[in-house]
Amino acid sequence: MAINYQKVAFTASYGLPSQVPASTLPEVSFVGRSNVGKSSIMNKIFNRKRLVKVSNTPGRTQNINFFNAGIADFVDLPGYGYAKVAKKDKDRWRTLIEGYFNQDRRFALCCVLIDIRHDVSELDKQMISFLLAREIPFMIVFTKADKMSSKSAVRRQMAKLVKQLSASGDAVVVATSSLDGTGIDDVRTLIEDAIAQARA
Ligand SMILES: Nc1nc2c(ncn2[C@@H]2O[C@H](COP(=O)(O)OP(=O)(O)O)[C@@H](O)[C@H]2O)c(=O)[nH]1
Ligand SMILES: [Mg+2]
Repeated sequence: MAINYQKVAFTASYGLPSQVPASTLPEVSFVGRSNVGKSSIMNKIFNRKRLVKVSNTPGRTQNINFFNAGIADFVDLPGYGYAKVAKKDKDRWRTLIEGYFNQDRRFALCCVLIDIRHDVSELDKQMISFLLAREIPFMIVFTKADKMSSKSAVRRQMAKLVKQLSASGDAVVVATSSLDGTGIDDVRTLIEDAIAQARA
């Protein structure tokens, strides 16, 4: 069964992991540094302009936001790694992310977003190690490919970042742009495959 992206709707926002109800459907989640393009790619996948709020102020305190797509839920998780946030906000981020992933939930796929222009950060590596340790299926989504000068530059940069990600083993990687749509169909296909597997 395909996802009806046109019918995706916001369901709820949670400020504490304990508020998140038990999962009933397979969940597709999005993590990455704040400003990496999580909200933008979710809107692009859903083919909606402003369902998920896009922010120009990185590091803003965030919640766990749920969107229902009929056969699956999409989960926008708080962004990490913004240098200017206070320690209590970083602690809050950790509590939310770890609280969510430590629950007994139907994790279909976690999309780990990394800006293709930047080196892989220590926090990206920690996030991936955490997902590996918890055995949560994930893929690497490089964002903002439109900012690269050419397709060959995208390929070269991807190869470099994949090397930096050596610890993540054989994870699937995709280069995307929420501006021009590069890679979005591939991401949709991978998400749909993961949901189908979680339902099997
Ligand atoms: N050029 C370009 N800009 C993007 C892309 N994705 C997001 N942005 C911009 O990056 C900023 C942060 O995006 P947002 O989706 O709010 O990131 P989030 O904090 O991870 O949810 C916004 O100014 C977006 O317009 C992309 O694929 N290409
Ligand atoms: Mg966002």
